[in-house]
Amino acid sequence: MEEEDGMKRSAPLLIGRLLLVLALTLSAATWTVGRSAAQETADCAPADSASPTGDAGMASPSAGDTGGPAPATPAAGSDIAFLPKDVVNNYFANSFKGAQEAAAELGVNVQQVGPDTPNAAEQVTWIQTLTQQGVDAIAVSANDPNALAPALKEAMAQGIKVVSFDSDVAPDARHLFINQANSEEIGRIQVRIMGRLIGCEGQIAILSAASTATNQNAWIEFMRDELSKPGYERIELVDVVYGDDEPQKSRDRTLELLTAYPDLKGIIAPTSVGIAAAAGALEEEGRTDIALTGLGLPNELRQYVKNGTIKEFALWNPVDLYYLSTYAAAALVSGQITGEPGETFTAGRLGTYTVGEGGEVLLGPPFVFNADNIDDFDF
Ligand code: RAM
Repeated sequence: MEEEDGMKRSAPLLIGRLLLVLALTLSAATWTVGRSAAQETADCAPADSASPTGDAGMASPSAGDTGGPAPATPAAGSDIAFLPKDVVNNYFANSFKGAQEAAAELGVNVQQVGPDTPNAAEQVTWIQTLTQQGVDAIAVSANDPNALAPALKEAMAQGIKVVSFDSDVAPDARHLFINQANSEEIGRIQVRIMGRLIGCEGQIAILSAASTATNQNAWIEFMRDELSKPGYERIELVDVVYGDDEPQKSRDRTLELLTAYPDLKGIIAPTSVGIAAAAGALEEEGRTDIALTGLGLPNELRQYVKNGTIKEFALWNPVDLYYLSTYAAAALVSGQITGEPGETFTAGRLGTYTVGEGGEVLLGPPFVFNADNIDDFDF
């Protein structure tokens, strides 16, 4: 039964969307959705001082505009290449299916290529290769905003449309940036969770990915700003270390933090690779006294949430990020949009999006995962 199959297939997506719509509607309560009673402690800073303010003019999915399959577009038959930070990281490898889903609806071709470890120089080589191949669009998550810029500008000069997603490049080296969520919200939410977990007191450290990664650095900046607000006076950020989105390095950095800071109370890892590696290290060391949060994949962190190593963490839907990026790239290729603020395009089941300031398109708000809801998600 075609309809029944369709229903089954889309059920998890529908649940995810419903939760996201709920989070959008109850913006003040966004960070508390699904928090269990055991973790119910107050936020360190008053809600309004911690609320994101920077999303005016940003796009959000418009409810009720998610009709059936998209009609054939002028972009049909075109080639869109995804170039993530690396192709091994599950955040990218497993989420590419969102691009394939959109490609099937649009009649375009998608491929995903890239380095095995996050490496800006190798990304430059890939950009040059894709430019030579004459693809119609490149969607890139940057290991470094500036190192990639000359090669991307050359691609643009050859008529290739460039979309950054997940981790931006220099703004003049792309047409659009598909941001998973407002960078400010992503940064602040992690500090707010950590504050709750450690009772607004104690030493914390950040375990990041590459020191040059645009997204990591933007989030860390907002984390520092959040920590400077009244309410966080007794939390001390003692270190920021870099595991380069490599499991072993991230594990090593975690163990080093434990040695260097005997009084450490918490670690924020805004990287799916880092938080999983840190969780493994804390579990093995039996360090139940250290609170761990950050950004991670429900499928990679489920075991740690179930055994209490992680109480709460945040993310968005990375499959949807690929889906939206594919629609955005196709809209650029067909000439429907050029990347100017105010332009709109439709992204299949996600609805209509508007290009915001700086050519930024926003997928939606981040979401908080915990023991109560983690089984509702499969990415
Ligand atoms: C890692 C990467 C990616 C980031 C996620 C949260 O997979 O650093 O860029 O968005 O974590």
